[in-house]
Amino acid sequence: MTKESSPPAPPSPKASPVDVEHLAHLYRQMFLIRRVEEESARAYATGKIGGFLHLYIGQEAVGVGAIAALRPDDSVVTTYRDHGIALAKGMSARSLLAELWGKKTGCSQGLGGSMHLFDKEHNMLGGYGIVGGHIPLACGVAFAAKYQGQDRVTLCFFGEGAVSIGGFHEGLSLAALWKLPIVFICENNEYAMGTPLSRTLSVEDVSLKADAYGMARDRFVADDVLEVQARVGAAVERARKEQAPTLVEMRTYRFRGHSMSDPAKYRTQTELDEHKQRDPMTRARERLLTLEYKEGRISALERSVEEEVADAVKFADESPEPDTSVLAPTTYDGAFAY
Ligand SMILES: Cc1ncc(C[n+]2csc(CCOP(=O)(O)OP(=O)(O)O)c2C)c(N)n1
Repeated sequence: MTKESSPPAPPSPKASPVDVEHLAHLYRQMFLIRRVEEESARAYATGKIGGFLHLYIGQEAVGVGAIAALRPDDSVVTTYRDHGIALAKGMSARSLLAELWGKKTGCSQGLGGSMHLFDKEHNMLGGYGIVGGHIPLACGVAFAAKYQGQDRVTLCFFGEGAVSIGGFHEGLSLAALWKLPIVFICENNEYAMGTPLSRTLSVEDVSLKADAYGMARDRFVADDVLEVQARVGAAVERARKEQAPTLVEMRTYRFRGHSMSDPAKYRTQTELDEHKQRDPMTRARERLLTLEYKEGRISALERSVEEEVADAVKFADESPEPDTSVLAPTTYDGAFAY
């Protein structure tokens, strides 16, 4: 193993004192994502949402912890499993749900839908439907920041199903060669649709792929949101200060099927239950209690999320459909200006 490709020195977040208010903030974000996803599933079942819907339930600690390591002007690029990432990056629940409902008030005026969330204001530069196809795009975002002399970092999320795709290797190769300020985050949830890891990868340690490109790497189980923040934070610092990319593999698990049409019969109930018992969101809640953050304060925080989600559902329900003016943009300034 070369010096450059050694895993970064593991930070020791558990040893440092915990900022309880910050942990409460991260817990609130995870709980918001969970509740938004549950409402989305309900809306899908009643026909308010059409097309595909891929839920993030179970993986919240990855997106929330990783994005907590960013500055607001840093960018994220991700897959179709993008709701949690968008919320963590600052998109409002109103804007998200209205988009899923196909309404004019959605982040893309109801035209993108679940897989194509986009929010320029918060530098959430897209969910993308082509597996691995967005990785070169994320490299382009990182290249632009470097070219413009800005110290902005890009986070690129993808599943383990993407690492055998050409775009993954092309992206990592150029990112290392051109020293791009980017962190590649593999959300290894053990299944690509219904295909288990053991049938998609000859070497199950995804992070090892970084060695081929002389890139730093890290690998861990993403069950502690603060640890995610600390370890991704180390990679973000490397990207910002040294213009050096990192591949971070996080082991995680999705509690629902691949999409709403997947009953997930390829895994056992026992396996699912075991993972649910280690639910990172519940662990964050329990940690708060051990840190003397009282049950009453957690309940109040959860109530505020319930109100936020109920308001977003009402907003999406009552919002208008897109009108035909979006079909014929009249101005063009480098981006479609509907
Ligand atoms: C290039 C390409 N091939 C196939 C598909 C169909 N497809 C959609 S999701 C998916 C599985 C991807 O799994 P993974 O990358 O592990 O991400 P996860 O869904 O687990 O988050 C596949 C094969 C696609 N969208 N794009």
